[in-house]
Amino acid sequence: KADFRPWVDQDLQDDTEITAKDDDGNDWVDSNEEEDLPHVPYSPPRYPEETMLQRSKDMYALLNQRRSVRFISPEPVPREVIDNVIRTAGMCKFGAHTEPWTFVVVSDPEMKHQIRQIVEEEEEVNYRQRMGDKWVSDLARLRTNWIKEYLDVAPYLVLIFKQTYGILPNGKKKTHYYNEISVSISCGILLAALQNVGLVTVTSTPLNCGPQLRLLLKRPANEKLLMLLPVGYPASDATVPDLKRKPLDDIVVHI
Ligand code: IYR
Repeated sequence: KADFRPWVDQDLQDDTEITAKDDDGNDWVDSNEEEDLPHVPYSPPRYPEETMLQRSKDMYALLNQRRSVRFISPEPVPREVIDNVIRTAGMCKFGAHTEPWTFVVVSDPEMKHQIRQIVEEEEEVNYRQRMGDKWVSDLARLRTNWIKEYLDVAPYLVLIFKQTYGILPNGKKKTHYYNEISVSISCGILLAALQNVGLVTVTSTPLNCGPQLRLLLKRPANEKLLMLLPVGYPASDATVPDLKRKPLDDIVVHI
């Protein structure tokens, strides 16, 4: 059918285990149950224009090198670096400051392998059936397929879950406004933080794998998989497609 859009309709879909009982509406927290917040002065550094210009160029130079890399080295990466990168991603302030994310960092080889088995099994069906001929042919020049060696090889797999609502220590639920875009912004900052330390990843959104991966990783039903990032150094023989970026004039409109 013409409006068949598996990347929208299935990719992020995980309606498992949110039962009528979970949704009964009585156990949501009221804003007046939350403590009042003091407001404090805020004055981040202000740079001279010349410094601003230089910093804008430096950051562009750094992030302009970012590529999706599917060939990742098995070399170990210090855990503290990953922790700091995730701390940075968790700084993202959005959606009434609900911090609606869980970053699951997998380094255990057996668990990585189980993730690989789930992802490859579903991706094979995706490529052969669910994605459809047009999507598969649109991707052909990127030379991707359902074999995901990086899921075994990368020292870390970071699975980012959005919390569709929060659960407070007293068991009450808290609304997580704009949780998907909040977590997406946080993922963007995570990608920049990885680039900043010289690590690589590929932003994978394994279609139809969310529910199984959530159960494997024992995450609760309010958490839905948004993205899976294999993280490590690039393999010494890593290649990437020679893509060109749109020029500034194609992406900006000044009015
Ligand atoms: N999820 C599949 C397919 C895929 C989809 C897009 I859009 C890409 O940019 C690349 C791959 C996979 O990871 O192979």
